[in-house]
Amino acid sequence: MYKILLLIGLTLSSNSLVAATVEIEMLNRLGKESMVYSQNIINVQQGDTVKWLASSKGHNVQFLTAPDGVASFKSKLSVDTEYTFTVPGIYLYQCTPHKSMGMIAVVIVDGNKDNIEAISATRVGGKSKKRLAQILTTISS
Ligand SMILES: [Cu+2]
Repeated sequence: MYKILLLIGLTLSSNSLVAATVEIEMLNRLGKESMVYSQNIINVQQGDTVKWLASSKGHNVQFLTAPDGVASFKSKLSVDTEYTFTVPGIYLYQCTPHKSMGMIAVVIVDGNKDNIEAISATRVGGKSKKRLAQILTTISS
């Protein structure tokens, strides 16, 4: 009986502990857009990893606004990079060289939008202002 319960327990916990990895490409061009991440908005669960692929060169990932207590994160240019999200909330990040060209995006962890005001108050420049407004409209609806 104990062994059966143990097996059931292991099966349940291994299912819930399987963390996903989501891939995002860093691109010079996607359709009519230039300097973009392949997805502007993604939803993940706590423990999931996002892997950014250097499909085009000259891009990176730099956190702009993240939930309280999350350390800053900035990757090197032109290399694949990854980050495992452990704190729920919205993470706004940019590509450092193209921060004014609309190359910003968000990751939402556990559907938690408690820090949306901090995201909305984040100052971005150039084309990224419009992109941030679009992102906020989409995630607020
Ligand atoms: Cu870039």
